[in-house]
Parts: sequence; structure tokens; C-alpha cells
Amino acid sequence: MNSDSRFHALEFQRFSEADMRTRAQEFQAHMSQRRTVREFSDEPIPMDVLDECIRVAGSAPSGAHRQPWTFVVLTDPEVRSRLRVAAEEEERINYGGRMNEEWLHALEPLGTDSNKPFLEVAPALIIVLRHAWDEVDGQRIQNYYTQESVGIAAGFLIAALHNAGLATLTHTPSPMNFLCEILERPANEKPYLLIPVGYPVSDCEVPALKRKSLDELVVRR
Ligand code: IYR
Repeated sequence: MNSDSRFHALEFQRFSEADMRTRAQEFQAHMSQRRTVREFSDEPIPMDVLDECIRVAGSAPSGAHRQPWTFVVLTDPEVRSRLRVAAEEEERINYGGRMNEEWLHALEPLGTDSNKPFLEVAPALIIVLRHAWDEVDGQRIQNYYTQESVGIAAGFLIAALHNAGLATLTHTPSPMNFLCEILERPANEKPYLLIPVGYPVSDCEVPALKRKSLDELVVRR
């Protein structure tokens, strides 16, 4: 018996192998339906579903369990319109030459450009913020593996939103400095990803992409 009060018993759910297979296959089939969407309808979404999905993101593992993240749910039209203006200004510079020819060529199949209407149209934006450090009692405490931790949390979030029936776009406005000013968050919280959430427009099209096969994904040794 471990009487160390820092620990308690693990609640681990064990499944039969048949159930494991079914669960793995069903999850795979469902996740393979997820697509990044760039054309959002302005139809409202149940906001409590977002909260539940953010709870899922908050269950991600993190370095030293520092949970170095905050999720801003942005719906305010005035703030979003300022955000769009600032983001499109940066993207015009990106597409106008800050991204080199090779990069622009790589983006060609996706059909992206500097127009970002989804920043105003999608019913909500979730901005994932990464805390390289936190301040506790006026003292700066270092966080660990924050890139990895926040990346995992963002993955959980995208999977949870898809599972709930919502479409997302993993948008990385670049550079993101303007977001810090617009969101008015503390200096330790740095924008990591901006995720528009909502329903796709009814005639939404997505690029005809091919995913790597299992053989291309796995190396067994
Ligand atoms: N940030 C730009 C460019 C862009 C870059 C990558 I890598 C993408 O996968 C998609 C877009 C934009 O948002 O348009």
C-alpha cells in the first residue's frame, strides 16, 4: 500500500480485445472524416459544447503538469473585426513575398490567400495561448516542454470539436504579435494557434488531399 498522500489509485478502464478493436476502428473511421475547413457558415453553435471540448483540451498531459495554456473564446464582433484587419495586413505581406516561392508553391494546392473572412464569419474563434512561464505570488516560474504540451492540448481540442460535430481550421496567423495586443492577455501568454470553429457552408469544398497509408506512416523494427 502506498500511503503517500500525493498519489491515489488509478481508475483505468480495461476493455476486451474485441472491444479494443472496435473502439480503435470506430475512432479511426471518425477521425479520418475530419477536414480542415476554410469556408464557415455564420450559423450559431451551442457554446456549451465548446466549453466541454476545452475541458478535453485541458486534460492533455503537460510538462511537470504545469498546464501551460489558456483558451480564449472570442465572439465579440468588434474585436474580431480589428483582428481580421490586422491579420490580413500581415498575410498580404506574407503572400506578397515574405513567404518564398517554394512556400507559396507548397500552399498552391490549398488555394489559400490573404483574405481571412472566417475570422469574422465563423461563430467563434478559439485562440490557444502558450505560457512559457507563469507568475505565482509575484515570482516567475518556468514551465517545461510548453511547445509539446500545448501542441498536444490543441490536438485534443481539434479532435474533441470534430467528435462533437464542429468544423475547425488550424490557423497560424504570422507573425502573431498583433494578437497579444488585441486580446489584452498577460505578457507570459503567447498565441500558439487560432482555431475558427463552426459549421462549413453548405456548398463547402476542400482540397482533394491524400493521407499517408499505414505503410508510409509506420516503421517497425
Ligand atoms: N499563414 C498563412 C499561410 C499558410 C501557411 C501554411 I504552412 C498553411 O498550411 C496555410 C496557410 C495563411 O493563413 O494563409
